[in-house]
Amino acid sequence: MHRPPSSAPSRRATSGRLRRTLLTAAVAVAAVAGATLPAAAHGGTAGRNAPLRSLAAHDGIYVGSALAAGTLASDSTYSSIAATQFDAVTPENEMKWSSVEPTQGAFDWAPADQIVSFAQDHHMLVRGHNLVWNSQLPTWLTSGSYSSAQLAALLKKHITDEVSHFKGKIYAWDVVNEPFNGDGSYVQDLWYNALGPGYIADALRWAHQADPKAVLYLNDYNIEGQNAKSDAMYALVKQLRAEGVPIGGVGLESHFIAGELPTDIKANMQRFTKLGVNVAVTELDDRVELPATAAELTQQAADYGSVVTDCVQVRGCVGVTAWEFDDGHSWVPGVFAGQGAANLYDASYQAKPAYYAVRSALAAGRRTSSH
Ligand code: 9MR
Repeated sequence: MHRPPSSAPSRRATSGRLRRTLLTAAVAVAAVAGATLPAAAHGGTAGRNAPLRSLAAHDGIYVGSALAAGTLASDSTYSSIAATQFDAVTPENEMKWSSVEPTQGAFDWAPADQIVSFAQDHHMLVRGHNLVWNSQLPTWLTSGSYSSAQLAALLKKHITDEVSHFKGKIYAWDVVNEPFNGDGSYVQDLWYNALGPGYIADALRWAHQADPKAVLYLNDYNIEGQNAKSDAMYALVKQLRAEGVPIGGVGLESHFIAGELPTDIKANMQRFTKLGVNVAVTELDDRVELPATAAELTQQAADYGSVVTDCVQVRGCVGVTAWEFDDGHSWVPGVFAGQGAANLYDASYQAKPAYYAVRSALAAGRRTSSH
């Protein structure tokens, strides 16, 4: 199995290191709760009802969820499931530029800080999301008229401000989000149009300067299987690695439609890890037509299970993050009319077949044969 070369920044996220981190966290959680140490932390067989995070730690990966600060504060069932089941968190919106700097020079870190402190309290990793994107930018930025040099300076300042604010608290950053179109060309956004494709390497270097220990990702959707878009990401990562740019991982968002997963996710993960970077499933959900039928939920369970199995079986796939864990807090119904029910729990916080499929896939670890 390939491991990143020791000179790569991604070595900080090798599965051995991650496994040690997570086992330490599992021990700490058990100690705080006064509970029996989960069997997984001993390296033994985890119980059938073990939470996802214990099973994932046993496999040397994390299992995370996107979470929202407001819901964490207002809904104790939500926060309790989040803390019990998951050992990683991605702030769903709270670290985006429009959230942290709604007015130029006036920062609002409070919601993001709240999620980070929730993560620390519950021994969870934090994936920072995101530093450079073409969406959820503050109006002062999008409505201003800036020269290319000014935009470069603003971007450098934003990355430096944000990464420095959270320095030492973020396991991995989605540094650049969704840079590619489906045909593999670059999205012609504010950044690309002003700065050219070099903005990606610059952003990674600036983030690395501000927090050398954070693992730095490029994150995109529809790059889970091999296609024109993932080929473009692959070529970019290869080039960045050759140039010594501090790229540590590739995020496969994984916003799926039930029954329509690419069949070559594992092979695609492996070609990226062979470049010396980690991969992670960063935004997993799997939508169905509403109202969801039993057959759809069974298909969805199979999909979730197979993605988790792929990650468990690929050394260098460091973890799987669900994009919110329950149907009541998913972005899907608001964007895809008539679709939803894409998550592990229903809107009443009842675990769905997908939850049990993820649990089984984690419990099986590498034993499950590949599809
Ligand atoms: O889930 C997020 C939703 O609450 C926001 O309104 C939306 C704004 O674009 O962003 C959603 O999260 C996106 C993530 O940041 C990047 N990948 C796609 C996600 C779903 O749109």
